[in-house]
Amino acid sequence: MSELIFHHYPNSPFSEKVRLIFGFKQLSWRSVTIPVIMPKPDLVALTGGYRRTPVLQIGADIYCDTALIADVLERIKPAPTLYPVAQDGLARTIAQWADSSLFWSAIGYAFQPAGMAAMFGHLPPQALQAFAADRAALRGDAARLAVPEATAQLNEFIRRIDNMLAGGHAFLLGAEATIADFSVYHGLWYVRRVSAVAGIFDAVPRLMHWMDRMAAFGHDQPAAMTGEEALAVACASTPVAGIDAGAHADFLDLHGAAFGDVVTVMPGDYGLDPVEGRLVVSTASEFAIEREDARAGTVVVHFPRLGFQLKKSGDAA
Ligand SMILES: N[C@@H](CCC(=O)N[C@@H](CS)C(=O)NCC(=O)O)C(=O)O
Repeated sequence: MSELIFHHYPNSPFSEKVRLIFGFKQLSWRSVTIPVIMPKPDLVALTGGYRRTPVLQIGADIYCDTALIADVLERIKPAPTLYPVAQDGLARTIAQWADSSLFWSAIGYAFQPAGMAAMFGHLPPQALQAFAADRAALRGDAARLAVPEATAQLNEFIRRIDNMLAGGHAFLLGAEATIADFSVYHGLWYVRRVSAVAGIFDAVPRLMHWMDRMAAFGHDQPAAMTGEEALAVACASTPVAGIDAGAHADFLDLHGAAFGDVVTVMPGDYGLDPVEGRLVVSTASEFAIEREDARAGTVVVHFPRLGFQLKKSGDAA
């Protein structure tokens, strides 16, 4: 198998989720640091337009969204597992809640004036304006949480998470970490790094000990790679699930889109940048489309089905 090439930046919470999964599974990886705001020309050459962070590349296969990335890492290295059989449904359901509701309450809380000053106070005004404009464009019409609501939610959420540890076990669902731990952790990590707002955890020392145990998984020690080098890897590789591989027996069509049809795929919530290509995977859990790129060559871009929307090209919006 080609190397695991991870496109991310240090302060990205969703990237921290995956970096710790690398540590948990003791997988080695290569690190490509991408820009925090648009433009991201090297990343977008690989993805075809998807701009969110992080993205996993394996040769000419490009995996978007951490829910899918976690599944792919599990396939590559099943032990230790993120999805113990008896807890699979519960762990995935908590993870989905954490990656949405919990994450946005953590971000809304961290972006109060004291948090903003601590995180961005060193930036020149133009850089701050560029960041704010980029994130406004990313969010589009998605609902925003005001600071008082975000604070109330986060307080209640961390009280509930702390309760999950009341049985004395080391991780949220028992003695071993599951995908629920990694998804709950990353938004809280983002807040706890900033001392101006980290006081919210003072009331829950047990939860802070759990966070320390999560941090102890570490990240492995990736060697750096440039975006240009990652593009060269894609160019030199053949995607595993390309058009030539034919349709999988589990091809699931809920859109009137057959194998090989030209479609667009994009997130359902924010960062609504459509990626166009020929549909080569459509299962209960995943879409993938093959596309050509002048810099990346033939690549297959994979998305989780949940949380993403597919349209046949030419269909009305
Ligand atoms: N559901 C996505 C969410 C990804 C996400 O929102 N990432 C943030 C950074 S942590 C982002 O893309 N921010 C804008 C950017 O990096 O351009 C996932 O699990 O990967």
